[in-house]
Amino acid sequence: MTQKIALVTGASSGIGRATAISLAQHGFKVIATGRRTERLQELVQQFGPENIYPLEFDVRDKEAVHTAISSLPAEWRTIDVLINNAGNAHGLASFQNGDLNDWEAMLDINVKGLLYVTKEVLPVMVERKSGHIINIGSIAGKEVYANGNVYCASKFAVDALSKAMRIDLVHEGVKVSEVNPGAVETEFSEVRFKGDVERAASVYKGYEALTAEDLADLILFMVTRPRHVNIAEVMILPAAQASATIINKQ
Ligand code: NDP
Ligand code: 8X3
Repeated sequence: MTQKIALVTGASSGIGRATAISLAQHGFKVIATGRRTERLQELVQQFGPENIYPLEFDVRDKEAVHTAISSLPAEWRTIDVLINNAGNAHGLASFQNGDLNDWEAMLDINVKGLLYVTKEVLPVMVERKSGHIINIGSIAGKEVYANGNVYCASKFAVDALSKAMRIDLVHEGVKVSEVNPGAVETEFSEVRFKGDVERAASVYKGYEALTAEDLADLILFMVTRPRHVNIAEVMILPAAQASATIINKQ
């Protein structure tokens, strides 16, 4: 059987990295993307160049996205699965104290980046009347919390786009799903708090947060369902979490 090809954005860290690993372990060929090439190269070393194709680009740069995806060799072009995962929060500040650069980064990466990558990958799916796109949203795309403002808005946009893509692409044989995680212990909070490792660690203290591998398990399950099944939307939370801000910390 021909191996399926998956493109995972943000495969250099956290959920994207764990997903790329899990897919490679389960027989997918994986195009692993991100800005930190040395981390993508580690995946190549682990699984071999026949199973991992590293592709470096910044999702904010639409020309770079276009050039990178157009550069794929013929044997890597027929992408079956796209995991739109690259994204982050920048800062956690009230609206009145928010930083415009942070706001722009979140909208450019989490929303526009997802659009740029999808636009490049989609033609081959539409042409083949087959494909599966999974967008990584967030519980923050379902409820707004204090100081979450623009990050929440970016994830509400991912929620709306996932629904919109599903409606339009149902006529093209392309499945669209959305995964909305609660707290997952990754580099997410280190980025949000601009390298303040202690503050980042405190987000996950006093309860058992999800791991990136928990998300990878879910995503693997979703992409290995039969062709007629689409798990359209999933919220996945740590057992100790009930909402964006209600966490049973001991
Ligand atoms: P990490 O910080 O561990 O990983 C983020 C990934 O996104 C990295 O691989 C990074 O790669 C990539 N990325 C960030 N900016 C860019 C960019 N400009 N261009 C290309 N790639 C970029 O965080 P997570 O794994 O936790 O986050 C993954 C997704 O999950 C995000 O969309 C996040 O919003 C979402 N999420 C996370 C939750 C959590 O609690 N951790 C909860 C809910 C949703 P590189 O820096 O090498 O470019
Ligand atoms: C990441 C989870 O609650 O920090 O999307 O917004 S949260």
